[in-house]
Amino acid sequence: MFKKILVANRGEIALRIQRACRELGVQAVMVYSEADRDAKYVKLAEEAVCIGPASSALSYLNMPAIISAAEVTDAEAIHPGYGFLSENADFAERVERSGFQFIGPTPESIRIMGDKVSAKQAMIKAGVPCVPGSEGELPDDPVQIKRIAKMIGYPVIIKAAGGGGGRGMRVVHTEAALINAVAMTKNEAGAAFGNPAVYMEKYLQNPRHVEIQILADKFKNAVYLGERDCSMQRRHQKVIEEAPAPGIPRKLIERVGERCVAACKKIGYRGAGTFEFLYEDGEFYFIEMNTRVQVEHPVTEMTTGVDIVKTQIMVAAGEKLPFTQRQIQIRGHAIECRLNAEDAYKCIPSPGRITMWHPPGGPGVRVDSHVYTNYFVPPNYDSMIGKIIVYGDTREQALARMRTALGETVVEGINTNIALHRELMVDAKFMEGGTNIHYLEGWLANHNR
Ligand code: MV4
Repeated sequence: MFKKILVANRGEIALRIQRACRELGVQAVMVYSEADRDAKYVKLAEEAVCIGPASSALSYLNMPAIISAAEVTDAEAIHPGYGFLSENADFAERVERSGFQFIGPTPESIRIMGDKVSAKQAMIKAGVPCVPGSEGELPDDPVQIKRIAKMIGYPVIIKAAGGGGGRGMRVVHTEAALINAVAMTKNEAGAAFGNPAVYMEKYLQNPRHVEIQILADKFKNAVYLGERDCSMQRRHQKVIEEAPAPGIPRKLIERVGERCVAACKKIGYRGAGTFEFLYEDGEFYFIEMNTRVQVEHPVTEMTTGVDIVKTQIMVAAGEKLPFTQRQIQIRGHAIECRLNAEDAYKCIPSPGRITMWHPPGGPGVRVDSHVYTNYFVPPNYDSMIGKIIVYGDTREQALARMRTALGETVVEGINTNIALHRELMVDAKFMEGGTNIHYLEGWLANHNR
């Protein structure tokens, strides 16, 4: 095991990784920007290094500053968390070339999955079900583009190879609009990602977003840890996640999970990863793979008992996965509500000082948050101030526990979305389970009308 790890992130995930290090008996070096000087995990740290000013570009995205911090503190490995440099193949490469272990997959794996065309081709080859579409990048010839769209059937969606997470896509309903839409998407993709390549898929109108968590070691052992339903989102920002996904047959999850595991073995994937699918009319369609730990990992930890962050560190250190697929059992139900410093219904960011912080507690309640009374939420980063995660034997019990937890939670001094969560936990459609990716935006539009 490593003696010392550098945590190249901020906020609740920095604290989460620090906790995993403590449990493993590994020293954690924390890095922070000038805006995060007073962060809880910095105060708790044995070692912390300031890597630059508040601006992300000059601190958490500053590769030389982070690698230098690892050098001066004698760290052996770097955990990138989520966001920032976590899915940057060049960063992973520079970390390894500087003699450190990157806690994540190889730069090659990150690169394959970062290009959505090569990711999809790898999945098709590995037998993972994908959305029907152009096999590969779209050609330039308008006649061929129209032929592909006709074969797929309208509506279609044009997506940038360099996009992902909802960036660089356009839905097309008619042949008349097709060629212009492709040109516009290519233009935007070239400017935004430095890669004008686009591909085409059948546009699924009312899917759910269901993802499968995997863990793999350096010896081609891989397991899936079940699925998460992340359909409750607004503008590609998830708001509520849960595991398991309501109403999806276990046998189907097992079939898809096994295909994901086979794909991991085939490409030599290591570390934690998530296969994102759209789920519609009883079928799974792969869209993207995330090569990092995700914000919503706790719901999987609660339903499997597996510590995902600890396991990431163990497999990066060259240890074998400490469990086989047969030892993974899904039990009960977990729900996560993301707490954001923002107006509850208009979602306008609300940074500032938290004058009172009372997190909830009790059986089956977990709070992952770096904030405290008198903490100042900086305006420079994502507005998430923490997550409330509940566990129950059934979805109904988890919902009841979440209502109680939200009822106990007090945050004063800034606006938060707690009121939104309280309403959603008693919403008839959400309580039923299985709402699609458009449900929350429709709900908010109706609320703000
Ligand atoms: C789609 C789709 C419908 N059909 N692909 C958006 C984020 C990116 N990961 C892929 N996205 C979508 N791809 C096809 N073929 C609808 C979306 C989509 C979406 C997906 C997951 C979660 C929220 C979403 C919100 C809008 C659109």
